[in-house]
Amino acid sequence: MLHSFFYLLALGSLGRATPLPEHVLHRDTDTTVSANDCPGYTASNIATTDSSLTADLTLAGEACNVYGDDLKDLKLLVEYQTDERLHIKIYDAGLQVYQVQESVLPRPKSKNAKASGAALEFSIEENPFSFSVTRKENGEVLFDTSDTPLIFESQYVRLRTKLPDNPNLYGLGEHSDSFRLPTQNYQRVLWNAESPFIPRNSNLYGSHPVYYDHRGDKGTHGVFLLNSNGMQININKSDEEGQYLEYNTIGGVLDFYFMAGSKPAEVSSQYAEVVGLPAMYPYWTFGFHQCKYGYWDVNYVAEVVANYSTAGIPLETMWTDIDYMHLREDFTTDPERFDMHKMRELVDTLHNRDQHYVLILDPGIHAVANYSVYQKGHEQGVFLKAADGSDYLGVQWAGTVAWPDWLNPKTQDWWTDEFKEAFNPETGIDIDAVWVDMNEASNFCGDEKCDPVKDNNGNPPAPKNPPRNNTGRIIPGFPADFQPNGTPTKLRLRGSKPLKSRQNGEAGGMKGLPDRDYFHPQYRINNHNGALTQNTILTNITNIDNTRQYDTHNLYGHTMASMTRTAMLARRPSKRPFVLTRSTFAGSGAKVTHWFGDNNSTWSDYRVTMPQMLAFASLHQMPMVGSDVCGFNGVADQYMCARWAMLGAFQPFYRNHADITAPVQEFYQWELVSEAAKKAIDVRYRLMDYIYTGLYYQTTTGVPVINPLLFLYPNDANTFGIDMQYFYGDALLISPVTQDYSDSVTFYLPDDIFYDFWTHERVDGHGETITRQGVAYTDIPVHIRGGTIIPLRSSSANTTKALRQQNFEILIAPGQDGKARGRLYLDDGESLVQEKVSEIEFEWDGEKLLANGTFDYMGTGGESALVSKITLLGQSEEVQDGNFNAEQGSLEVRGMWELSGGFEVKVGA
Ligand SMILES: *[C@@H]1O[C@H](CO)[C@@H](O)[C@H](O)[C@H]1NC(C)=O
Ligand SMILES: *[C@@H]1O[C@H](CO)[C@@H](O)[C@H](O)[C@H]1NC(C)=O
Ligand SMILES: *[C@@H]1O[C@H](CO)[C@@H](O)[C@H](O)[C@H]1NC(C)=O
Ligand SMILES: *[C@@H]1O[C@H](CO)[C@@H](O)[C@H](O)[C@H]1NC(C)=O
Ligand SMILES: *[C@@H]1O[C@H](CO)[C@@H](O)[C@H](O)[C@H]1NC(C)=O
Ligand SMILES: *[C@@H]1O[C@H](CO)[C@@H](O)[C@H](O)[C@H]1NC(C)=O
Ligand SMILES: *[C@@H]1O[C@H](CO)[C@@H](O)[C@H](O)[C@H]1NC(C)=O
Ligand SMILES: *[C@H]1O[C@H](CO)[C@@H](O)[C@H](O)[C@H]1NC(C)=O
Repeated sequence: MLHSFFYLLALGSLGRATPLPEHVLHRDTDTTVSANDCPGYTASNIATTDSSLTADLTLAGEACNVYGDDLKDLKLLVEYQTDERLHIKIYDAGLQVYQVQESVLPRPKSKNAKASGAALEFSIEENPFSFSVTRKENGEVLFDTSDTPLIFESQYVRLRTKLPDNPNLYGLGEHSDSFRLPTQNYQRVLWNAESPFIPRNSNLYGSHPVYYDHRGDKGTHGVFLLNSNGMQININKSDEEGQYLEYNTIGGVLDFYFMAGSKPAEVSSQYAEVVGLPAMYPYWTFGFHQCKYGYWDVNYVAEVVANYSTAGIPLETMWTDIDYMHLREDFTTDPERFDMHKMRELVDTLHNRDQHYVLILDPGIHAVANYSVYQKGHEQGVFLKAADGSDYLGVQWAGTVAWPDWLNPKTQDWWTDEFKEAFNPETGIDIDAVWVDMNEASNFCGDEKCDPVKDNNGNPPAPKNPPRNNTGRIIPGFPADFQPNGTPTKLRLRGSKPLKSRQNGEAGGMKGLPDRDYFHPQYRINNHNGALTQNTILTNITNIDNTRQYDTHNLYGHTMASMTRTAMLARRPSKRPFVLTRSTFAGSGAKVTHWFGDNNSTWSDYRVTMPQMLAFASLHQMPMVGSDVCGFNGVADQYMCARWAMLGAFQPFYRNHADITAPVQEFYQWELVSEAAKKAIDVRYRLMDYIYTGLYYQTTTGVPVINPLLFLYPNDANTFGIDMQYFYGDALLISPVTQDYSDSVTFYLPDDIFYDFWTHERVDGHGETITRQGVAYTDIPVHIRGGTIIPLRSSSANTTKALRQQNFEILIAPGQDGKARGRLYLDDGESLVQEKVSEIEFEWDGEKLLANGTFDYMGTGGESALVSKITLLGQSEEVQDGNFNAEQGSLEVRGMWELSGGFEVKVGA
């Protein structure tokens, strides 16, 4: 979270930098150098094998040195890694230029596919050097760099590809723009930054340099540039230059992975082979979460939990923001407001009620001698260092802080140890998951002139509200300590113990060229904060392995989150960790989850959650994502909050969260929102196994759990730009009301059979839009796609644990051919390694439902593995069957069928 004063500081007093004009730099008063005058390279010594090509690239003329020094000698490596994946890498012959550490993003191994059998074909032009990538099957040119010379300088690398006119491009997150990217005059800046109010057309918290290019029936492919340097990607079109996409990075190498698809979801799977399949998450994390910055004491937290319960709105997980900390220091609790004894009682109470608890951590470690977390870290040398070897300091919530070097293996030991101690179930706070914030990193010390000791902005700000030890109200369900006249017990401060350390094993090349301008490279990416170093860790700082923040800045959040996952795992080795992080990089999905940061309580940000979710889940392989429901900053009103409560229930991560400056917005604050939330949570919970199954298959195959319309209808051009509708799983089309204070929505139905999820009425899609009027604030249009089978729980529950005791029902939605398929994955919901699972395939052949697969998970502790009802949609009166439900046009057969082995059920006459 971010306090609004910082927003004013960042945009107000510090100002914005103006980007330099495109391609043109005035080097002195007399000459103008244009990037298009650069000489490019010549390829020589081309050597090929069945599955690879290498060449030398030599600067083809006088250096232009447009934004730095041209490198004279480069190498080209081309590998047909699999039949669908082509790796193309252009790097310096001297191996000095920074390359992302293997430890941060392990590269996929080449399977040495034969060029002759590959879906993609690489072609090279030697002089001037350029290359192209073609889809062999239909000759479609996917990438072609021949229009402009390659520029490879010490602080500027440029590569441009021609594209067909008006391409359908997606990805290049994190951004808050449309899902399908604009194709003209559009710039994507990748430079992780604190981004309050998630500004449009801006760099945000994470960097995912991958795009998907969808060409309808000519196929879809993906292009991943594995480069963590700051970059600006321009997508543009002009009469002279045609349509193009241009990479402009301020360092690093050109390390490309081309993924052939050819269907959109196949590109997703192939991308997962490069950056890693996403991690599986605990079942309970699909429950509803509540948080707010400004729950200023533990009684307040307890009262929110109790008020949810009183309102009859199921709350699965309570979160606490930095309020709980003593002086905003990680791993401490405020002894007055968040007394440790009461904190432990809070967690016990939540756990006894099958609810969960999550705390926040920040990377900035208060650099004061009497804070043992800092002291131990300092002794173990885990912090980033200033030039003189002292801890490099900045400013974050706690005031003057040191920054952990997440590339240092010793940092892991220190961090893990703090986790084990602070979150020890016997003596500390037994958290169920953890949340890491501010890790772009966000530094309240504005720039290189800031003095982190003097200019610490008065942090830590005193909590605005006095301890609210007790209002005199009963807090139902909480121990005596929390009640009026209860006797508080005081906390013990934690002791410290010595730690073991580990060897640092990494050494070698590719650490970055020396002698660069780390603060103001001549090519200016249009960072919304201004200069590169504005409000972050200075980019001249060296990491433990001698790489620089200049090159690794975009990895800071990812590496913190990864180490946090490892720490959670060390503390609870048998359970799946859940770590929520604000800052991400390509591959973060393999370890952690993400929310979309500090959005605003506006209709616009409500809408933007859809393209953001689609990008992360379907393109970037980070499926467990969602927004701060009802908005973080600003003022949520009941109408917007009701719509958002409904929409959020159909996104993987579902958390209501607000800033300290925002008024309260718990769902129970309004009757209308309570009603919407109850309905939303009810249906979300009934569908939990369906979506959990979808997540499971994404974690094993990379096929996305959330589907943009074009993923399921890739040949229907009407779907290519749709991002205000999407499929939750592969069966449920969500078409929310999107306009401010409106009760109507115009949505698209592809040419297919659909069924209204709420009424079961059959709705035929004709590849046209439909307008629905009178959509109440407690309603959201949802349609079942014909051809699918949905398992759902027969009723909802107050907790996910109780939910698992409900029986299943099977909903069959026949498609155009009268058939349908679906699946159900069952496991214990939390173990890292599952001993027994069920992977059940359902098939409807027009007459009978067949369940087949593996049936090893039978449930524990009262969990149900029974199907109590089968419903077949889209039936008409003629069937003359006693089970006909005239109102819904469906046949309902009641059972019990045990999910212990395959079975067959005939439905209908
Ligand atoms: C797009 O091209 C136009 C015309 O050449 C130019 O003025 C504009 O700056 C370009 N925008 C980007 C983002 O490259
Ligand atoms: C809980 O509900 C009571 C009764 O409606 C209300 O007075 C109180 O402010 C609520 N507390 C919180 C933290 O929402
Ligand atoms: C450290 O010292 C400061 C300033 O005296 C004090 O406010 C703070 O409580 C101390 N912290 C601990 C953990 O003792
Ligand atoms: C980084 O730059 C600052 C400001 O010029 C300088 O004071 C500092 O010594 C530099 N740090 C390192 C590690 O080079
Ligand atoms: C944030 O939203 C509030 C309404 O909730 C609005 O008044 C304010 O202008 C918005 N601020 C920004 C920066 O969008
Ligand atoms: C949740 O608990 C409340 C109060 O005990 C109860 O009235 C309600 O029916 C429960 N809801 C569900 C979905 O079981
Ligand atoms: C069930 O699945 C097994 C294994 O895939 C297959 O051999 C068998 O034919 C299937 N049974 C039916 C009835 O389809
Ligand atoms: C908290 O309770 C104590 C003891 O009951 C009382 O002295 C104190 O005034 C209370 N604080 C507030 C802010 O009400």
